[in-house]
Order: sequence, then C-alpha cells, then structure tokens
Amino acid sequence: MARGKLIVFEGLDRSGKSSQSLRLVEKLEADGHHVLHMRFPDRTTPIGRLIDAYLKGESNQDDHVIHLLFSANRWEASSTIHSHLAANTTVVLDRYFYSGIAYTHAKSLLSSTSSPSPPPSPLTLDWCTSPDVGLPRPDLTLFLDLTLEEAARRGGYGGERYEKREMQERVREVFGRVWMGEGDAGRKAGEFVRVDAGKGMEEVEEEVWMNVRDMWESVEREGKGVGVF
Ligand code: NYM
Ligand code: MG
Repeated sequence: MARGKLIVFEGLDRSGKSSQSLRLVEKLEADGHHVLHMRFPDRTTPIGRLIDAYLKGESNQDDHVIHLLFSANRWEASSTIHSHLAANTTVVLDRYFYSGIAYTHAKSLLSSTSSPSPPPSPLTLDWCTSPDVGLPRPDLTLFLDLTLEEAARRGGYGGERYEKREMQERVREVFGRVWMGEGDAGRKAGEFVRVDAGKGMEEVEEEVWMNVRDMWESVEREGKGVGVF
C-alpha cells in the first residue's frame, strides 16, 4: 500500500508558511488525498504551553532547556506522524526541526556578539541538531525565503520573542547555511528546496506545487519508505 508523504514548510516569521501550508492541504485534498496539517510548536500540549509562555515573554528558560522543550514537542508527535504516514495520510507541517536548529543557533550568534566570555555550551549547529536526530524525515522541505526588507513591507513582526529584525537576520543566515549543506543538519537535510517567498501568493503556490509533484513521483517511482532524520 502507498504511504503518505511528509512535507515541511520552513522559513522566517512573515514568510507565508501558514497560508501556503493550508493552501497545499486544500489542493491535496481536492486531489483525493488524506492529509493531516500540524504546526510546531504545538502549543496545545503541556510542553507546548511552556513554550507558548516562553515565546510570549511570560516566563524565562535557559537556552538549552527551551531548545530541548521545542524538540520534545516534536517527539511527542512523532508516533502520530509515523502512523499517519503508514496509513497513507500525507502530513503537512508548518515548521519542524529546521526551525528548532535555526532559531537556537541564531540566538547563540547574537549572544556571542554581545557577551565577551563564551557560555559553557555554545549552542553549536551540531548541538542544536542532535535532539531531533531520529525524528521522521521529511520527503520535502520547502524553505520559504524572504528578505528582511520584504518582511518589513509585509507589516513587520509581532510581539513575540525572536520577532526582531536582528534575530531574524541571523535566523535567515543559519537557514541558508543548512540549505548549503553545513553541519550534521545540512548533511542530513536531503530534499531541502528554497522557494522565493517574496513573489506573489499564486506564484509561490505554483512553485510549491511543482516541487510537491516532483517529490511525489520520485517517492512512488523508487518505492522510498519513510526515513528518519
Ligand atoms: N521556534 C519554532 C523555535 O524557536 N524553535 C522551534 O523548534 C520551533 C518549531 O517559535 N518565532 C520559534 C519560531 C517562531 C516561534 O512559531 C513560534 P510560530 O510559527 O510563529 O507559531
Ligand atoms: Mg510567528
């Protein structure tokens, strides 16, 4: 029996991931596929509520602790994702572990420019990658890339932690490095496709769809099973 595909949307805040991921779900459903849409962080679980409070600035966490909570929030969904894929339901994710890696590592780049002595664990790219190793591997990751200028034109950011220009700049840089193949994350990235999210909604949607179709055909043709990251 055919299996579902795991499709991930990644990118900066304001890059259109939520809209594009929902549009893709509609399109796949119209094509007769079963689809589950999920987003990370999933703020509805007990771990997700800790993350939500942290993002809203209602609580503080050590950088390592919050990183591991974001990862744990994915691990608690891992068996659900696997069982849907096995039952031929495609899973579309709005953010996944690439966000985890990019945001935490970006934070370390910021703090290392502002504090003279290095912290005990420097939140390296590989340290940030390791808690997610073993999660279901995406068949396709669409990195919706947006310049900071375009994000600003779209009305700037909200008030959550990380939604600041300086941080977004670093996050974009780290996504770019992973996309270029750097570190364990880059080497393991597989189908990591950059989409110019500065284009119009329809154009982006079309590019997403073409990539999804290519991936779909190659997974079916080669009979690829579900992988692990
Ligand atoms: N974020 C998201 C992380 O820092 N680490 C993670 O592992 C994930 C999944 O949470 N600014 C950050 C990125 C966002 C914030 O996401 C909330 P959203 O999609 O804006 O709800
Ligand atoms: Mg956001």
